[in-house]
Amino acid sequence: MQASLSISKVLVVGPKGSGKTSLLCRMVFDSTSNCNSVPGQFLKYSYSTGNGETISFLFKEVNTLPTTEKKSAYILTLNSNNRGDLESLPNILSMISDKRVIIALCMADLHYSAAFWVDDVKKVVGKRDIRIVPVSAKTGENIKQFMSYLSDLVLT
Ligand SMILES: Nc1nc2c(ncn2[C@@H]2O[C@H](COP(=O)(O)OP(=O)(O)OP(=O)(O)O)[C@@H](O)[C@H]2O)c(=O)[nH]1
Ligand SMILES: [Mg+2]
Repeated sequence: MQASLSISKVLVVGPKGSGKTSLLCRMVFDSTSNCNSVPGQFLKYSYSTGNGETISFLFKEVNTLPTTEKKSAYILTLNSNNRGDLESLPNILSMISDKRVIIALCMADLHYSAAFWVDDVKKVVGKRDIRIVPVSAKTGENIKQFMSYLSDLVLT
């Protein structure tokens, strides 16, 4: 069997406190326990897709937009418990103007107190083809699914 290797740099963007570092920790270390000491600036992670491919992700948290940095895709995090994050979405989308974006709807473990949910994000996203995935960095909920969607995104 032939193995293929690809390296994808993925920028993690989103409002302050929306869960960028925590999501990175969960994806890379499957834990958030030492998250405070992780700057989220450059994390390498190899992910095996179901069909024999390995993707090496270089994740970088970016706190100022727009950015001219090279990237394969963006992860955009939104804190589902903060209404302001939904309000800032149009502005963020205009600053990233990139087709390869996946939205992580963070703090899914706090769904019961959410200020907005997937359908509200869909309304703002409109016709753009952007996947919206509820995730919890705290419990790990939906993280595997999220990684799978992310690999689809960078491989297409
Ligand atoms: N309950 C819960 N809390 C979370 C989750 N993810 C992050 N948090 C908390 O939300 C706060 C912000 O998370 P960070 O990961 O630091 O967010 P950030 O986007 O990196 O923040 P900045 O770098 O300051 O912009 C922290 O107190 C986290 O512990 C989650 O899935 N569930
Ligand atoms: Mg951070």
